[in-house]
Formats: sequence, structure tokens, C-alpha cells
Amino acid sequence: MNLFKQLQRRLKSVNRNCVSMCLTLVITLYYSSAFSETGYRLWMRYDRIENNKQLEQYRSQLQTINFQGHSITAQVAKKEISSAFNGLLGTEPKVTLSSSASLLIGTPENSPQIKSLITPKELLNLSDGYLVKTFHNKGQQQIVIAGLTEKGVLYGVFHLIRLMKTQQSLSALTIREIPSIKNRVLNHWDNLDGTVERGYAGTSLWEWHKLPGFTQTRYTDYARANASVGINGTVLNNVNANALSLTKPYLLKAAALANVFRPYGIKVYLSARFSSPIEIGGLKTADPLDPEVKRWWSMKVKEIYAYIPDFGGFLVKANSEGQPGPQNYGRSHADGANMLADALAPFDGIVMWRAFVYDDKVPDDRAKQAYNEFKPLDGKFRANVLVQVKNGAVDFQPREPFHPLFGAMPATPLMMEFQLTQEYLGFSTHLAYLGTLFKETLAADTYAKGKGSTVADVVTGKLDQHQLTGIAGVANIGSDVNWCGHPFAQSNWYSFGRMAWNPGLSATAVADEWIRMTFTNDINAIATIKEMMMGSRETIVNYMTPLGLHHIMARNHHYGPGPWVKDAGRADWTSVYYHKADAVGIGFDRTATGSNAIAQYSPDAAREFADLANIPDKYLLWFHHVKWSDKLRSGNTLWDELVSHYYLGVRDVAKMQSQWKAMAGKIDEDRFKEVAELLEIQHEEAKWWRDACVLYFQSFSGLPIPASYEKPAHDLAYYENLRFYFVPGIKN
Ligand code: GCV
Repeated sequence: MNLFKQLQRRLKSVNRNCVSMCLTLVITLYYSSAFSETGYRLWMRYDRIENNKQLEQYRSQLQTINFQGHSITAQVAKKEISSAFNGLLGTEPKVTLSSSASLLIGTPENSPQIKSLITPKELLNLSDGYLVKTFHNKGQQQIVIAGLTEKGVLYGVFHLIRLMKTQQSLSALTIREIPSIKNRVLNHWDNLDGTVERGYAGTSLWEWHKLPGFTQTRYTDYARANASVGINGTVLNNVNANALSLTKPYLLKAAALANVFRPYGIKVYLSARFSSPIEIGGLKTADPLDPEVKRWWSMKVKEIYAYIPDFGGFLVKANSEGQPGPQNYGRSHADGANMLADALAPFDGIVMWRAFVYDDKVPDDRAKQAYNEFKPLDGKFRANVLVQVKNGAVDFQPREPFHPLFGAMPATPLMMEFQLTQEYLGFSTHLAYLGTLFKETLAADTYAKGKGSTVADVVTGKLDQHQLTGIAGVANIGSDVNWCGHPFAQSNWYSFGRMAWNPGLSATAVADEWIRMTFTNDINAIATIKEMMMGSRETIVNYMTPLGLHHIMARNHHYGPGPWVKDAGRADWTSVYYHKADAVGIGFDRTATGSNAIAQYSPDAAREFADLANIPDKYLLWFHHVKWSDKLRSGNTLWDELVSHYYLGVRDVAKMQSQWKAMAGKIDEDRFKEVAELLEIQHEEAKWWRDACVLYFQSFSGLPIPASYEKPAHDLAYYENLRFYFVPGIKN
């Protein structure tokens, strides 16, 4: 609790005479101007509920609490509820052992009251889920939070807090929540030197140098935030892994973090460098079929579990972008994954083997390569292997159609990989709510088993009855005081967790929750901020990569536009490879006349993508090379439509700016100012993207920018010659 709150509380408890009230007012005014709203508290802000009627109602409904359970998880749940109630209500319910307490919390095992109130049927298959129910008995109301596990109880506690923070009624609750996906994991691309690959929010959270001796309180706050949205795993280090992570000193550091996260139900995982047996084990090979190599990994895994008894397992990037892997020894991805899986199996550990593979030596469309490689391996992986697939087939672009592997490997559990860090969506200066992107992918129909076989059904295991399920988000978290760089980027951490728990949630419902918990419960402000968020990703698509364009950013650091990039050492790292603009038209022909990537989708999905009359405009240039003069559904030619999207994108940023201006006075000044300034940067950068792309593509189409549009500020050469140094997210 900060000094301000302590003083406020002390003054209140002394006496309520006029003097103390005046003093409270003075101190409030002083400290509210002295302490800034940094955003550190994320959506976990426990400030007094401002709606007095609601406040009084909660106070009367939550007078006494009977919370059973003594585990480390129960302890942190108790602590959380105590600080939430203190902050939100300004008072804590009285702790009691009475069965008539207004709030009963526990498991049927540790709470006889819960055992008598909740039927076994209600608890059936609850796993780490929970119930939150209101009972009415002889005119008395009682709220019960019950879980089968203490982790479930902790999640239930966070649910109740969420209800209060979003000011929902507690009078008739019948909530039964079960996580749809078992492993809900953040992937940190954090390097041991403190840098974060594609990180735009400062440096790594992990102070490797001070670990294991010193664990900062921030690690606990990180765990609290994750648990509050149901995230239950974290991969600490970059997939471009350093083998040192698996040496004893670093394992002890990882163990110290695991100790902090454990009470919050969060397991630690590590990215494993495939060549570790050579680099730190002194072996001559890392061949997965070599008995010495197998033995080395078994011993290494045993050692890890000695330090971290609940270690989650390994994440592996192999034979991709220069990383070592089983193919170096003529072995398959399944050989590599299975060797690690065998080492982890005795400890219930899992392998998350990434399908993000492509090679410029392979003479096929990059978008096809993961499927080509992995589809034939379907069913060949051990039971404790998840194949981790990016949401789209290229690389986290502002928009991609769903990855064709979803629905194509029924005998293998596939894990979704989303990118929360905004590598291709404006870093941490552009406002992008990605709940809409997550939802678009999860709701996409693979048609794998007929209409309605959504990507979410693949990932939750529902489609092919897999028990082992997973979802990963490449973290956007760093040492920045507000964790994510942009105040709105926090919503992507939040929505990833919420949708990982329940992919059925709508993007708008999640945005609504997040706004209420992070900014305000003011209905008008919520409506405006929600409108900004819901349109924000489409706005970015419009000024960066409309109509299915992709991978046209600047080379290497990926900051800003670079549709002209052509000499990158390898074709699949250029932009011209993807947009294929020429005098006739633009777009990548992935139909049967081109790379035929379309054939990797099931026939119904493929038919829709192949048919120019049916394909949604948003995927047009992903799959088709279209003539500049062709008419689209809008009646516009492709050229006019393309230009209008670029201009619309910039206009919509200006609209967000004016919407945000209207929030003055509705939210705190600090975050208001921060977002306003970032939107100004975004507006400038949106114009930069628009002008650079429109001028570049015009050099092929030879067609005019309609006179009604503002002229680009510079000529094409100006944009092509811009150079940037020390851009965050890469090692310069
Ligand atoms: C961790 C893209 C990024 C790389 C990243 C890679 C991956 O290529 O630019 O920085 O590497 O994806 O997902 O492995």
C-alpha cells in the first residue's frame, strides 16, 4: 500500500471529526497531484468504488467471510481478496468460521460448508475451474466461491473481484467456469543479456544478474496479473535460445522465479536450444537418435526437475531462421520433439515444438512450407508434444488468413501462437487492440470436419478430442513502468488471457471489461474507448497492409514501411516477394495458377479463397494477383480501392485522436496525456505508411491519386532513403 493510502486509512480510523476530514482532503489533493498514474497497476487497480449506491450494496452483501484453505495458493488468494476489498470497499469483511458467512470460499475437501452446499454434479469435470454462486436462505444472501483445486479457488476469487470492479450485481450469480484450453502460456522472447527480441516495452523483466538471490516484488505483481486472467505458464527465455539457460546457474535463477510464480498456479518453461548437448554438454553431436544425446537430455531434464519440481517443459524453435535442429542430422521434426518428450515424460513435462519453419533454399512459397513439413508428420509425435503454430502462415502480419495447419493435423494436438508484442502493428506507439485479431482467427472456419469446424475447436481439442491443449502469446511485457509500453497494449495481455481461458468470449465483451477495470466505469467513456479499441486493428491494417497485402515493412528492424525492400540476402525476407506489384497489378497468386497454397486448406475453405467473387476483400491480395483496373465489389477499381483504404486508415487515426480528446477529465491526466501523445505519433506514422506505400505502388500502376485526397508530403525517394538506427526489438 502506498504512503497516501496508509495516511488516508489511518486518518479515517482515528476519528471522523471535521479536522481529520479536512486533513484527508488536503492530503488527497496533495498526493493526487504528487503521485502519477503510471499504468503500473494494470487492470488490477483496487481504488474505492465511486458509485456510492453500488459501494453500499457490496458492503452490505460482503460483511463476513469464511475462507478455508492453507496452501500457498490459498494464502495468496486470501491476500488478494483482502487488498481488493480494502481498496474497493474501504473495509474488509470480518473473518469467521460460521457457515452463514456472507462469502464462503474453498474446496469441498477443505470446507464442510461448501461440501454441503455444492452438489458433486456441479463440480464434475471442473478441473481448475470454479463456481461462483449466490444462495438465498431465509432472507439471507450468501455468495460461494468453490473450486475443486485451490488454483480454481484463486481464479474464482479473481472472478469475484472482476465482477466488483466492473460493478456487476452479486445478487443472483450462477457462474460455472472451466478453462477451455489447458496450457495458457506467455512466451517471453527475452535474452540473457536483458534485451527482448521484438520487445518495445523496455528491457527484460528478469534481472538475471540479481537472480536467484534477489526476486523483486514486480515478479509477484506479474504473477498476480497473469493469474487474474487465467494464464498458467510462462516461457522465460527467447525461442532463439542461448544454451546457457540450461546450465546450473541459470536453472537456479529460473527456479527462483518458479518459486515466486508457483502460488499463483504458474509453471515455468524454458526454450531449449537443440544444440545444447554440444554447446554445454561437450558432446560431438546433437543427433536426436544418438543414445549419448538422449542420455544427456534425460540427465538434464532430471537436473531441472530437481530444482523446479513442477517445471512445465520445453519450447523449441528448430531448423528455422538459422536455429539448429534435427534436420541438421537428417532427422525429422518428430524425431527431435519425441526425443525431448521422452526425457520429459517421466515428470509430466511437455514439449511445445514450433511449426514456424521456412527456408530460402526451399523453392516453394514460404507460406506453404510449415504445412509441407508438418502435415506428413501428423500422428507421429509423442503424447506429450504440442505442435505450436502461428495464427497465420507467414509471420504475425497485421492480417493473415488462418494457418492451413489448423484442421490439417487431426492426430496431433496443435497449439495456437499469437503475438502480443506489436512487431508488425506499430510497436508500442500505435494503439492496437488485438482482441479482434485473436477472435477473427479463433472463429475462422477450417471446414476440416464440415461447416463450423473453427480454429478454436482445433485449439481447444474439441474437434479431434485431444486432452492436451495449449495456446501461447508472445509477450509484450518489459521493464517499462507500465509494463507494455503503450497503456492500451496492456489490453492485449489481458485479452489474450481471457480468450485463452474462453475462446468463445467476444472481443467487445473483453474490451468492455478491460476498460472498466483499467480506466473507468463511466458509460459514455466506455462507449467511446471501446469504439476506439474495436476499430483500432482494422485502422492499422488499412494504413499498413490493406486488402490482403503483407510483409511490406522495413527490413530487419521492421519499423515503418518498406514495400521497396528487394535485396535482403534472401528473397523471402524481401517485400517484393510478397506483393509482386508490376505494371499489370499486385498480389501473390496462391491459386492453382500460382503457388497453389490454397490447396492446403480443406476444399470448402479453399473454394471460398479461390473464387474472386466470394473471397472477402480483406484476403484478396494474399491469394490473388489482381489487375489495377479490375473492379472490386465496391464498384471501385483495385487501385482506387487500395488508395482509399490507405487514406481511410489515416483518417481513422485522426478520428481516434478526437475521440480521445473527449476523454479529457474522464480519466486521469497522466494516462490521458500519454495516450494523446502516442496517438499523435501514430498519426504521423500512419501518414508515413500511407504516403510511402501509395507512391511506391503508383510507380507500378501509373494511376493518379484522386485529387480529393491530400498529396503525399514527400516524393518516393525521400521515403526510400529514410534510415533508422537503434530501433528497439533487435540487436543493432
Ligand atoms: C524470435 C519473426 C521475428 C523474429 C522471431 C521469429 C520467430 O521472424 O522477426 O524476431 O524470432 O519470427 O517467431 O521465431
